[in-house]
Amino acid sequence: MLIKKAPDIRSSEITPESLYLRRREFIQAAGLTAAAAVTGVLGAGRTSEAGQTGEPLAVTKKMVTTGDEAPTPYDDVTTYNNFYEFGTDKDDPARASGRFKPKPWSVKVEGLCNKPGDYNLEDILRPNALEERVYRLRCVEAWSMIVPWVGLPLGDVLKRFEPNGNARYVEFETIVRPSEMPGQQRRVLDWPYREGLRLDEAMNPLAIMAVGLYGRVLPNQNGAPMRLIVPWKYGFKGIKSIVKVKFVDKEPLNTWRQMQASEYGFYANVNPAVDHPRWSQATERRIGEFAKRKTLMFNGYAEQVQSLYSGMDLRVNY
Ligand SMILES: Nc1nc2c(c(=O)[nH]1)N[C@H]1C(S)=C(S)[C@@H](COP(=O)(O)O)O[C@H]1N2
Ligand SMILES: [Mo]
Repeated sequence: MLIKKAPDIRSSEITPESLYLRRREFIQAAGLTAAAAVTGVLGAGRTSEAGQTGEPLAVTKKMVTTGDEAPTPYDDVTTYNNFYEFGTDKDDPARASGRFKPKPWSVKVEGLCNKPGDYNLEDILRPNALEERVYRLRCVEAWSMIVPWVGLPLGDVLKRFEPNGNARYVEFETIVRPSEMPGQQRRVLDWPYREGLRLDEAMNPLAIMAVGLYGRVLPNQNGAPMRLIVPWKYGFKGIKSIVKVKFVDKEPLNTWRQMQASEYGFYANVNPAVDHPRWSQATERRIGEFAKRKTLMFNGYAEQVQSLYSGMDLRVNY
């Protein structure tokens, strides 16, 4: 794990051009060459700069948790998506999300906390420094990617709302906007898409609220303007385009469990030993590769998270 620090930068105070320059300074400060910056930070392989329309973001820390595994090219990360609000095929979100407006954005905070209310995105981001986290994403459908996300530790975001002593879980909801999200014009899922975490899981330092990828603002198809990344869990826990955060005392009913509880649980921890009822979870296909890889317990993050589940039967709590 590599963590580099650079001076704090408040993204709301700087123009996009200077953000980009600061980012270059950061890359140099981190001891990377320009070539490494292009292949390792801005993308490997057939990355197309042309496809990157998002505003650049300044990151002040970088954490790589994937060893020397190459990041999945930007074009794949942004064209092979699950986001049923824009359709159920993998290429639907990239094709059908152009009309979605992630700005301005406000988030409703409710439930067992001292600071409920409506917050706009800028206020949620303001006092915190954005970090780049290179994580594996492992979908329940047995494919995986390596993605350089940009975001904030989820715990730092949630602590600002001061959850009280009765809060044991946190629930999240995606926006409902059928006029901009064509997939929501049909009842494929029971909208809004909902997800939840136990509060101690949400506070684990690996969980992030992501606002960007590959150094730029999140594209619509990846969950603009703000989505969860919980790298030790199957991808469906990474709820996109969040508009509601609610602190509760009972386990929330997440959308996929509501749809098919025998196949999708609340915990959804990546676990090669517990098969999905219709397929094995022992291996995965890395997008862009042919041979299959072995799936790792907790997606390779066991050391950091297994203590959250000590004493639990993970075949029952899948
Ligand atoms: N609102 C919402 N969030 C969602 C989904 C969705 O359909 N709607 N799909 C989930 C699934 S199944 C996966 S694998 C990840 C995919 O994230 P990505 O497209 O950025 O790779 O998003 C998750 N978040
Ligand atoms: Mo998924």
